[in-house]
Amino acid sequence: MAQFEEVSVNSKLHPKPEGLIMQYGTAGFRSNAKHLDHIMFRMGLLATLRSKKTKFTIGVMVTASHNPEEDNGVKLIDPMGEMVAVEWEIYATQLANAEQDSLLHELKSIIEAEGIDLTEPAYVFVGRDTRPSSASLSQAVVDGVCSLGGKILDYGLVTTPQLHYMVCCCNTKSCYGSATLEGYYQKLSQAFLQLTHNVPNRTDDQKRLVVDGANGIGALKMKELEPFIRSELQVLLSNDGSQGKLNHLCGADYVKVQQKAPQGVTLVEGERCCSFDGDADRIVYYYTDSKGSFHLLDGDKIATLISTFLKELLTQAELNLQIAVVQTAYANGSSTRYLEDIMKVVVCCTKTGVKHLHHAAQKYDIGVYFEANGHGTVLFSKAAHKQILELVKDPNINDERKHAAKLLENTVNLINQTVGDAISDMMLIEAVLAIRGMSVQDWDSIYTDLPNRQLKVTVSDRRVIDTTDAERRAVTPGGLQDAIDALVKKYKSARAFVRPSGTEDVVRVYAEADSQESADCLAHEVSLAVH
Ligand code: 16G
Ligand code: ZN
Repeated sequence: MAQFEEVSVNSKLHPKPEGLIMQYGTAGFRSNAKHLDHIMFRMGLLATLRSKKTKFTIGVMVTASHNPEEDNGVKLIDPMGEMVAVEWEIYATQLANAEQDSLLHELKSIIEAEGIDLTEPAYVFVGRDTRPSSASLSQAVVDGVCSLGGKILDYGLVTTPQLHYMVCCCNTKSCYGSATLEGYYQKLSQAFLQLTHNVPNRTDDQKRLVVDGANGIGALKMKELEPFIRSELQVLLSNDGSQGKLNHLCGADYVKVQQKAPQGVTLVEGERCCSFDGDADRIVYYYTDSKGSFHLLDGDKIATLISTFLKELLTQAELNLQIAVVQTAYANGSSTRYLEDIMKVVVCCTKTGVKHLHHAAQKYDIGVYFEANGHGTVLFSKAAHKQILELVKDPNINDERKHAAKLLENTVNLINQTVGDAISDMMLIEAVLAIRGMSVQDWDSIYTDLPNRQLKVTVSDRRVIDTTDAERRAVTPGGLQDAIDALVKKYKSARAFVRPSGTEDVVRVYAEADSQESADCLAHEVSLAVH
């Protein structure tokens, strides 16, 4: 077939280095950018097949998120804006690792296994972050799509969540919004302004927020959003990409791991600051107190703030909808305890990785999910959304219920439900703080984090560690969990677990306890037990 000839000819322009093996992991493919040209071409091919199979538009995002600037990566986006189905992750790995002369064979075997009709049309959206390598790598994706006769819409520079949003808008025939950047800014900013503009007595201080753009795409997009929300939020943008290097000494990952302010941000007592990561799908907040101590408000604090706000609105609106918070093993024990015991919301724990949290959150009327690292969003079921919209229109309800219903409606519109979105999460957090009249310190004092420590351990083969119970218990090697249990017993309010990383060749160790010294000791002892 002519199509295969084109694939064959064009694939030689994107040759695979012999013997190079890569895996589509929790964050797609990720490595030094110089190893990725053939991967991008092949992901263009795979996205085209996925589009023919699903009869929907598929997204391909070129980014390596918080990795250093010289790295890059690629992720596929499924029709409703979610991560690509797990079975197709396996195809992605197979296709990526086929040597040059067996590429066609591998491609045909996927077509056969999935019963794909090659005469179906295919549509692929492509987006990229600001890395120097991203433009040529996204061109390789385009070449792959065109080789199989697919149609491309190249969005150029967008954040990861913006591309997820575009894919969802397109496939829901604009029910979710219009698939343009203008449409994205309009929808989110209108909801934000509706939520905030009637809030009384907001001072200029409360309307001001320092944003660390990680010298990446998030900074660029904040500049585009800023005119839309200027009347209600004054954004002081630092690490805007004009001088510093992407993710270098800045960004959400740096702040979370180092527990300190990024370069370029001078903390003023009590002033709210937030950091995005390199593709703007993660956000953390922080501030410094009167003693100069640094306080981090991570994904757990964000989930607590948002779920508390939603629960209050549901009560005021007299809507009987179940709200749940989805966390991972990394969630601070204090946050889980607060949510379960004080807030009385359902808390569910899943394996690390956005797709697991997203999937679990879909089971509830309202599913709030956040990883401690700042990636998360809120999902509203179709039925929940419908009930909220009906209540807004109901002429027979009192003003309090109507007000709460209206706030809920705008909250739904402000949230990017396809995936965690730093820009959308930021506006939601700002709106919640404004509506509830809370300072960043008030928010921080909802509960106090248990001191914790994370360590990495290098072992000869991390796959010997197998876990269960959402990665909180080790099944193999034999004896490891017993050893961890015995160590944990020595400390107060303690908890520890180990899990093989999905993105690095290391085993991760997490420990928390009633004091920093205890958490440090426990983490150290557990890491020795891993060896
Ligand atoms: C990936 C995941 C992130 C997770 C991290 C864990 C997505 C989009 N990203 O970056 O959610 O926290 O992996 O990494 O799912 P680890 O397995 O190395 O600890
Ligand atoms: Zn990211």
